[in-house]
Amino acid sequence: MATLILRPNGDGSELSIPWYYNVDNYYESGANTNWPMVDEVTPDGQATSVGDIGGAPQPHKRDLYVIPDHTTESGVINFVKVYIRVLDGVPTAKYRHYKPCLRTNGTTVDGDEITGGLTDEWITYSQSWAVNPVTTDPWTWDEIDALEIGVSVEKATAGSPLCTQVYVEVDYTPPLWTETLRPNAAGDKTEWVSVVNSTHHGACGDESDETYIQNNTWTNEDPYRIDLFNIPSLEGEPVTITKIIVTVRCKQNTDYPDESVSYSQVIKTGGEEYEHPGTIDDANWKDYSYEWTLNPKTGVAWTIADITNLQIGAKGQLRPGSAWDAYTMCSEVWVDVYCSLLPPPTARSFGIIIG
Ligand SMILES: [Ca+2]
Ligand SMILES: [Ca+2]
Repeated sequence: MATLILRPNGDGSELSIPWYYNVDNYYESGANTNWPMVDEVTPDGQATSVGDIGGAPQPHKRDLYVIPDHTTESGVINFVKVYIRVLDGVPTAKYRHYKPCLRTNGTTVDGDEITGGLTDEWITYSQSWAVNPVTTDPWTWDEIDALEIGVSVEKATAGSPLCTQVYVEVDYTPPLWTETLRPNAAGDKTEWVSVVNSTHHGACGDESDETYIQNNTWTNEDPYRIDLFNIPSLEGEPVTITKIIVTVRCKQNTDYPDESVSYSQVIKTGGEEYEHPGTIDDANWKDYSYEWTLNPKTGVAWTIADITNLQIGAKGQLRPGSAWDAYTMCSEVWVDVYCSLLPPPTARSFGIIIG
């Protein structure tokens, strides 16, 4: 859903990788020497990197780095994925071995060892943890803030393992919120026959059953009438919109035993009207809702502009016949817009991604 990328900004609990390469030469590692080699957004290969150039074979040696705290992000964390961009081995020797690493809740965790390799080339590997591997519970944001990430390198034979980039991706689902928008002006149609105690859009936007529109025509005119209303713009931004639900609060004028009347939730978007019909057979105010997950005009998810230009409304009926004076009344119309945060731009690396 949404992605947060965090990169090293300091030394962590362990600094065992013995060498770093900075522009033109290898140097022995020390405080604050290694993390600046692996924190860049655009990978720079050997130019800034950490590695092992000692005699072979050497055991795995690990660096851990701290990362910045998250800021405004919230919601459910789906997984934590550690990326390392490393100089891979050659098929015959496979002398460079790596593990993505992390440290959480006081425990260092190594990912799977990477021993593959096609040629001498820089490749980005990754491993994800859907839950915190130490607690085995879902990740928390406090754990993200305290998280250390790193890499372990092993010089198995002659070639020197090098790592130029370490970063972590936090994949999360932001909390949903809902904005309720009520009529604030007349729209393209004002057809209902009469209104009580207000204007048409005022009656349907005031959260009161004392004001309503009704389709109490006594003629043989078209028994179906539509009111459409304009609504305010969304306040939250930027957003993605997962669905809208339009509700009309309606009743029948009198509870005729054998008669029902129809209503529809009506929307107008992209110049076209869409409606969802239903029937009412009692004289108590009730809320009738209909969900449009996608914009029916475009066939894709609703956009902010769609909502800005949306009209909502209600359709009512006069039902002629034996009980010819059964008709629809409507006291409220509103739309609930379900929103979520827009995922921020991500700066994913390139290369072969596994894990
Ligand atoms: Ca680098
Ligand atoms: Ca009302």
